[in-house]
Amino acid sequence: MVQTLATTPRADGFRMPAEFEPHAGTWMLWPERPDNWRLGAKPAQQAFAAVAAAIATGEPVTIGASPRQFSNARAMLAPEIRVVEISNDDSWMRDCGPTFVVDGKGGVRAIDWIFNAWGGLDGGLYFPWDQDDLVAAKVAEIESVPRYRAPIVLEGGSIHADGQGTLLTTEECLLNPNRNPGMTREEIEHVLADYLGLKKFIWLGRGVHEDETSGHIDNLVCFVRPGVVALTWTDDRSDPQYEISQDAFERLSAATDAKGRKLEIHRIHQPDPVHITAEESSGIDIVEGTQPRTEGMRLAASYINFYIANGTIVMPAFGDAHDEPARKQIAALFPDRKVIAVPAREILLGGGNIHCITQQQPLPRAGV
Ligand code: KQY
Repeated sequence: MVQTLATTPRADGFRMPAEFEPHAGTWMLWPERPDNWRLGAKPAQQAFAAVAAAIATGEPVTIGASPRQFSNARAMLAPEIRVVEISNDDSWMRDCGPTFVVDGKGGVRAIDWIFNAWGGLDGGLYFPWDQDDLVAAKVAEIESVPRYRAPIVLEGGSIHADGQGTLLTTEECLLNPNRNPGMTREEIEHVLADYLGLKKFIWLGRGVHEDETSGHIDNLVCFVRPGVVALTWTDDRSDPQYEISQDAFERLSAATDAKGRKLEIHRIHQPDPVHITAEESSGIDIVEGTQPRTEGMRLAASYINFYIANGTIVMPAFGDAHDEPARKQIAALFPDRKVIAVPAREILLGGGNIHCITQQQPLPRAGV
C-alpha cells in the first residue's frame, strides 16, 4: 500500500517543479461522457489521441480509461501509449489528477487536492464527482508514490509554478466562495506555501472571458521559464477579454518573482471569438445538473493552454488566422522544443484545452 503522509511537502523538503523541468511522463484521462462531449465523445477521443501521440514523441504517456471505455481507448491509441483502468467522472487530468512534488534527492510525491467539479453544488459543472476525486490517489498507487491529501479544494489548472518559489494564480478562482468558503487569501497562501514550497504569490484578477472553471490561470498566463511569462491578449478593445488581459498585464508588470526578478511578458493574440454551432450543440446530451452547451455560447479559446512536454510544445490550433502567428511566437519562446499544433476545437467544446487534459509527472533528479 502506498503511504498517505500526515506531514506537509514543505516540512519534508519537497517543492513543485515547473512544467518546463524534465518529465518522467504525462497522465491523461479518456473522454466519454455524452453530456459534455458531442457524438458520444468520438471526435473528442480522436483529438485526445492526437494530443497523446504528440506528447509521446518525447516522453511516456499513460491514459486512464473507465472500464466501459478501456478496450476502445486501447484500440484508438498508439501502442506506445499505456492505458490503465481508472474510473472517472470526466477527463480533466490537470484538475483532478495529482500535483507532483520533488525533493532534489531523487524523491517524488503526489499531492491529492480535494476536487469538487469546479464549484460543487454552488456552480460546479456536474454531479457527482466522487470518481474524479479518487483519480489522484489511484495515480499515486499505480506509480507507488507517497501521497499527501491536501486540506483544500484546488484544481491543477488554477496554479502555475516557476519551480523557484513563485506561483501564478487568479482571484476569480482561488477566492471563489464555491472552492474554500471561509478561507482568506492569506490562509490559502499559507496552505499552498506548505504544500508547494512557495515563497511568492502573484495574484491576477479574472481568467479568460467565459472560462467555466471560474477563471483558471492556465488559460490566461503561463511560465515559459523563470522570469518569463506568456499572456493571452487581444487588440480588440470592444472584446470583454481586452480589459481582463490589460489588468493581468498591469499586475504582471508590477510584480517581482520569488527571486526578486521583474517579469518579461510576451503577449499572444487570442483566436477570433469561438462560438458553439447549432450542429455541435445538437450532438451533446442534455442532462440536468451538467453545464449546458447551447448554440451561440462563446468558448474560452486561448493559445496559452499549451502543454510543455519533453522536447515538444503541444499547442491548440483552432483553424483561425491567429494560429500561425501564435505558433511562431511560441516556437521562438521555446527554441529547444518542437511545437506541434493539434486541432483542438473538439477539446475546447468540452470546456477546456490541451493543458487541462494533461498532467506532468516530473523526473526525480538529484541536486536540483
Ligand atoms: O478547463 C478545464 N480545466 C476543465 C474544464 C471542465 C469542463 C467540464 N465540462
